[in-house]
Amino acid sequence: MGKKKKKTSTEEELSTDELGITEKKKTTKKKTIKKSSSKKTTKKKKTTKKTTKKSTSKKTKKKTTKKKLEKTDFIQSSCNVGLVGHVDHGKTTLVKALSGTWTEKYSDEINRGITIKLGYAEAAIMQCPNCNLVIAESVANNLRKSKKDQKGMCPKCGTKLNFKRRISFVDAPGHEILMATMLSGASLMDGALLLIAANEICPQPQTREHLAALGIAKIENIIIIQNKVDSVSKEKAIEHYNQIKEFVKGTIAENAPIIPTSAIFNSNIDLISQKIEEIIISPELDYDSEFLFNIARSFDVNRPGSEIDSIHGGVIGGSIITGKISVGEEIEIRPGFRSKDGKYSSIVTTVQTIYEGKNSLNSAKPGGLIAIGTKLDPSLTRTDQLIGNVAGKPSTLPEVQYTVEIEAHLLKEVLGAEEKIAVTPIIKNELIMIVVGTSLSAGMVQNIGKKNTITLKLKRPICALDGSIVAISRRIKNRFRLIGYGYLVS
Ligand SMILES: Nc1nc2c(ncn2[C@@H]2O[C@H](COP(=O)(O)OP(=O)(O)O)[C@@H](O)[C@H]2O)c(=O)[nH]1
Ligand SMILES: [Mg+2]
Repeated sequence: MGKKKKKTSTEEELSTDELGITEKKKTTKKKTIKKSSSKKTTKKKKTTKKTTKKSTSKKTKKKTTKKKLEKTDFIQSSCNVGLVGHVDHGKTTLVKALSGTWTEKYSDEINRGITIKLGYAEAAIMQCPNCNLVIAESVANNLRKSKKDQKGMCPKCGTKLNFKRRISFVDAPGHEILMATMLSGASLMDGALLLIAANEICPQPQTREHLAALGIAKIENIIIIQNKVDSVSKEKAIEHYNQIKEFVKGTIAENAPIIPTSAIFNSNIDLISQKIEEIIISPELDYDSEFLFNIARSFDVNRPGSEIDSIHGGVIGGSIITGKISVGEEIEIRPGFRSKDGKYSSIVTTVQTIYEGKNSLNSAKPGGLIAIGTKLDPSLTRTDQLIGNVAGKPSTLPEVQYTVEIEAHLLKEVLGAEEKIAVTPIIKNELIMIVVGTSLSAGMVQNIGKKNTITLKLKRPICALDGSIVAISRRIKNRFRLIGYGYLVS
């Protein structure tokens, strides 16, 4: 048991590193070390002390200016680009090639070599003022001829690149048992890269299922990445390209560009960043509606044995759907916590910090994934306990629903399984799993009404706006498989 607990806290640390929360603590730690080492040296080297002090203070000054600049100049990501597709087709490797970040950080993920949680990374998209080349910053830096060459330069003409926009990547798990996580990730995406590995026949089951999920979430800005072309002959790559063309015919991705790539050898990554800029346009942001935040992750960012004074409150991670939020404002989280009688009660707390990656913000708007530090007891946010909740300004959120009505539309066949299985109509007393936003729940069908409207009594209530898109899955041979979608009706 003890061992297990320890593992959890390491995982928590890792995940918060990913969102940049531990950054502050690390600096504090460094400072303390510095302090004590300087104390030690005072007595011994009095003469050299002055010069050392001077240079250190200069260094610190430089660092502070840089930090300040980062804080005020930082521009939040304006959209979330999803990476979807069958397991092992190279999604996580491609995120690394595009952003420089390896999103798998949990010990379970590292040991098993698969993505389990939604991964997160961000990239600055740059443009050359001379030749107009558009490229992700880390891709441009990777294309330098020598590591000694200056960073931030155009790989084509050598001119200093200008900042264009920042984008976030949402790395979805491709394993069939993690479909619910993929679906909640899809609710945050503004566009997607669909990865299809050239060394396997197209389509694989989750290639089909993930493309259907994009269709359900109405994500139309899609780029198809034909990955691992390094591992097949030219003839095989052309044959595979034709399989892709055939597979996407009549789907939402019919006209999506197909880019042959080798994520592992960094080939054509520059072309992908250009296509992202062309096709995955940042959506128009809705600042005027009430603040609404979908919680996709939640953390306890404290290391074991932290001093009481240095304990940080619970952190929630996710995307702002509408409106704005600033440090110091109150928020309400719904459905909140389950009490003994089975009812849920919402939680009200105050925003203490806002981070995007390692950058601290005073306020945030819709766009990429952010982390909100609150005054909550961190044990309440530990190990993703608040996934699927929503946050808003107090008393502005929709009512919590224990029973929902869904206008359901079923697919013709189950897409996520190897074999072909027809989707039969939903029946009374059937167990159905739903994903609404980042929220996952299941319930028994109580009634089937007109227009295929099903009434579900949920095991865990949800808080969502009327008309929200619902992904519907049913258990088929011990796995929940996507069978359709619908809309919440009141
Ligand atoms: N040959 C080759 N292998 C790749 C390429 N991209 C990824 N891989 C390998 O494929 C495996 C799965 O990659 P990963 O990014 O974890 O796939 P994911 O499950 O889709 O996230 C890893 O061993 C990668 O090193 C590629 O372009 N070419
Ligand atoms: Mg992965």
